[in-house]
Amino acid sequence: MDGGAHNKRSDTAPVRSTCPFCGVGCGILLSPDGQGGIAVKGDPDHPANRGRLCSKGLAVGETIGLDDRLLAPRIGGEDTDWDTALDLVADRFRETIAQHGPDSVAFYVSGQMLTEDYYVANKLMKGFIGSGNIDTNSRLCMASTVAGHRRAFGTDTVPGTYEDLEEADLIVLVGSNLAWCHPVLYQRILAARKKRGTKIVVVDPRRTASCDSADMHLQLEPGSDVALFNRLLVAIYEGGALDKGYLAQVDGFDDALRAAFSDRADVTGLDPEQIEDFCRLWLRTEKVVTIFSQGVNQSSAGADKVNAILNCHLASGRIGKPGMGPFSVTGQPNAMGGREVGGLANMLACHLDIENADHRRAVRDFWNAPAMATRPGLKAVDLFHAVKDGRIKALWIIHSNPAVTLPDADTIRDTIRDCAFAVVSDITAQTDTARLADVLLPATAWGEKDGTVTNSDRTISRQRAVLPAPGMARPDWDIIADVARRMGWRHDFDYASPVEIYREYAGLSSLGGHFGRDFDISAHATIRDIDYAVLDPFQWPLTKERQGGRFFADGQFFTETGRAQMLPLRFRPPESKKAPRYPFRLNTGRTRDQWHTMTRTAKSARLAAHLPEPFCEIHPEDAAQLGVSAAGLVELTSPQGRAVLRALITDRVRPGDLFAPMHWTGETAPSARIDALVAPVTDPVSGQPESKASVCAVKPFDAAWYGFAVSAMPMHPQSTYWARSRTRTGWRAELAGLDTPADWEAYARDLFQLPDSAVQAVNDPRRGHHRFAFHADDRLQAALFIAPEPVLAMRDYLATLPGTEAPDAISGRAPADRPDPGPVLCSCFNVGVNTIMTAIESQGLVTVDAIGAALQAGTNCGSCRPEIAALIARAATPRAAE
Ligand SMILES: Nc1nc2c(c(=O)[nH]1)N[C@H]1C(S)=C(S)[C@@H](COP(=O)(O)OP(=O)(O)OC[C@H]3O[C@@H](n4cnc5c(=O)[nH]c(N)nc54)[C@H](O)[C@@H]3O)O[C@H]1N2
Ligand SMILES: Nc1nc2c(c(=O)[nH]1)N[C@H]1C(S)=C(S)[C@@H](COP(=O)(O)OP(=O)(O)OC[C@H]3O[C@@H](n4cnc5c(=O)[nH]c(N)nc54)[C@H](O)[C@@H]3O)O[C@H]1N2
Ligand code: SF4
Ligand SMILES: [Mo]
Repeated sequence: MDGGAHNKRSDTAPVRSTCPFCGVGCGILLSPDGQGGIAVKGDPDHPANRGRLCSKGLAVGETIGLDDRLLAPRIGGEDTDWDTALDLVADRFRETIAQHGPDSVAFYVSGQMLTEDYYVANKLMKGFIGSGNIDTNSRLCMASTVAGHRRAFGTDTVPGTYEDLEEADLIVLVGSNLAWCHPVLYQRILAARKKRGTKIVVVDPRRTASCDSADMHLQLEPGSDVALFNRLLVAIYEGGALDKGYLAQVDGFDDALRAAFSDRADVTGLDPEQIEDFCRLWLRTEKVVTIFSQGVNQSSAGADKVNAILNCHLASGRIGKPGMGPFSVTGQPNAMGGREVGGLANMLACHLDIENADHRRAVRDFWNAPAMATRPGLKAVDLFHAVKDGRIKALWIIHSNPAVTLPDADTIRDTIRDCAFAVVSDITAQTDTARLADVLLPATAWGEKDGTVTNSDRTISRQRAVLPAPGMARPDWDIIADVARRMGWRHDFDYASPVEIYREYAGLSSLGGHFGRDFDISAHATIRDIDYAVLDPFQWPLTKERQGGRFFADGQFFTETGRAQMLPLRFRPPESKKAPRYPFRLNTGRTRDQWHTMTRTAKSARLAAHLPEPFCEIHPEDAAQLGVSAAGLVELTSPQGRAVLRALITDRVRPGDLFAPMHWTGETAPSARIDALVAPVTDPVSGQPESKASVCAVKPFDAAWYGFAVSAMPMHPQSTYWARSRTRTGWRAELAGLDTPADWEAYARDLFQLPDSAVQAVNDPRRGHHRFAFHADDRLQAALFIAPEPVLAMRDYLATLPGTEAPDAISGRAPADRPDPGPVLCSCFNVGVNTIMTAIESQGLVTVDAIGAALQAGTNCGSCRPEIAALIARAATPRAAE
């Protein structure tokens, strides 16, 4: 047993596990301190990262605290025992199915579940309940890639390996902010570049941190990627870069080329010279890897964008060979595992097709399933639609926060609340989704559970438990299997541990091989408990004949003909059209140090320090025209909803475009739930929502007052706008309101819940300035600064004061001998922007390494190196202009 292996572990030997965040899938060494904490280090032996970790991986130990954990099942908000909760879930699902048929229930699951969790959920829904209604947040993430791969290759296969990123001479990042979202891969590319001079091209309507080290940035019109890659296909043809030999393995070339010729590159809005430069670079560089991510997938033309990229690699034969190929990087730690195990409503399991009667029969026989689903289920957006109109009456959400992350999120929130029976499995009750559940089930979190995950390059790694399950929490697979048993399938879900599930899954995967599919790990069908316990990372396929490696260097595709399929594609603009009422295009995405809805990363002060507040990037010309002032607030409205965010005036976005992060929620900044504005339009092929191209209007949000607060204890803001985040000493918050409180001191006492503490106050009612500092036992408890315009205060200095004597906190300023460090850039060593700028200016430092030598910044995980480079460039610009 795996647990046995942990018990035998000596106290000094770290446990090998996998980072819980992105799809790079870094190996991580965990040393529990025996008091609930863990020390983390990169695993030097893991093939994904060879010891590196990024800022999020390094801070994972700060995200596992138990303070807000859900520790017992709850029904209607009241704690209960497992039997009561699970009997209720099983009864309600069984009754609903009996009355309304299997399609009246649904599961909405997650690419962050372990493969073993996923396997049990999929088996229950597709084999035993007999419906296809299990879909996953991977629908919002990887669905267009899955569809594109299947159209071109016949299966959902990532052809390459991470080594290709180091062996390439040209890396094209399409709709991927790799520097922030897959930082360890980005660092691997930059390290290889030092040796071989790799060129980097970024294709993104926004100038991101990934552009800071790029040789070329194609800042194209949002949604126009198909037109760009069509132009590249024409250039490949005209420039003699076709691989005629390889094309013997490919169907559809003529039609694809004809369509490409008829497309217009000017819709990209790019300078034709720049497009030609890009094409020339591509043509003369054989070893090219095209990395793509959500700028490609999250589009109403997502699958077409994927195929437009694949067309170019197929036509030139640059695929499946060292340093060459299209490379979809996965987002979540087990996005790939979910695709393999059949987490999507339109897949079966092990890359088998739900539409194929032979595949269905084989899986049914393997599972001994009583009620195999005979057709695909509803895809995420349609699935929640069916919940809204009452076709689905019982819904189980596992490991996801759709009330925040699905498009049209306010409607989704109401839909879950109004659903006849909504079950949520989570690790905390404090999420926008968990708050709506009829039944809430406490899951064990990363660090407390065992299983496997698959990363972007098909490497399967173990996650291992190092901490005991808190309270009554149980692993997701165990909860799902228990419900299945209570629904009547006692023997089919009689698993005692993850290894039993893994063995069964590996056994099932031999069907993949049998039907000529790629996903096959059947060599593990009889893996012993002890071997699973010590399993090293390995790349699939894993059969008696073959282990890992690349696909398609010599063709051998998984289509009926064995040949790949190129597709004729034409540019289609985003589904939502700009109109006089909605003249802006809203792009959304990620920041460096937060993970999705922040339920874990917001606990780390180190991670929160990077960008502590939700923001909206807006071009200076638009800001000037609309009267948006620096550090002011803006109000965004779309046909779906409304949001208030801090304005960040920057030419990183093009005029007419806006960018806002996806991370903030009802828990952290209720007016910044950005998916409330996103239109629920999807790609017709993949069903993936267009999360990056909604339309909206923007105007200044004229608050009557603005506030900034720091506190040693949690705050309870009540105002139109607020955003709170953790600091090393407690909390900080930004506030703004439309109505001015009559009594500011009473407001402050409510905010901090300090009815009796001693207060220092400075009030200037005429100017609308108010300041309060609360002390107890000679320590600062909290301070609040109010002004009629965005508050000028040394925020990053003030955030260090709670819990210290801080007699002058009320001044809002740092003493002359303690300069304000500014917003933290290097979260490993806590180095702020001001500190780095001062070093650049006063010491004349001009390289990232020089900054590192002087301040340590950027010398550990390296995630902030692109931003340090940008600061150096910024400091150099005015001088160069002189
Ligand atoms: N720090 C951090 N890292 C993460 C995550 C996280 O939450 N935080 N989440 C993980 C997950 S699940 C995922 S899916 C990945 C996502 O990783 P990425 O896809 O790299 O991240 P995003 O910021 O969503 O979007 C990438 C870029 O797409 C661009 N884009 C928008 N529209 C278009 C377009 O029409 N064409 C092109 N070419 N580009 C466009 C955006 O401007 C943005 O810079 O990150 C993973 N890693
Ligand atoms: N506008 C916009 N929207 C987007 C995107 C975008 O770029 N723009 N990106 C989309 C993408 S790519 C993705 S992947 C999604 C992500 O969207 P979600 O999956 O909805 O976001 P998370 O915050 O990762 O939600 C995970 C939930 O699982 C809980 N959890 C953590 N560990 C466990 C566990 O072990 N067991 C259980 N049962 N629960 C656990 C967490 O507390 C949290 O509530 O967002 C999508 N939405
Ligand atoms: S790159 Fe960072 S977030 Fe992604 S797996 Fe590695 S350490 Fe974790
Ligand atoms: Mo994702």
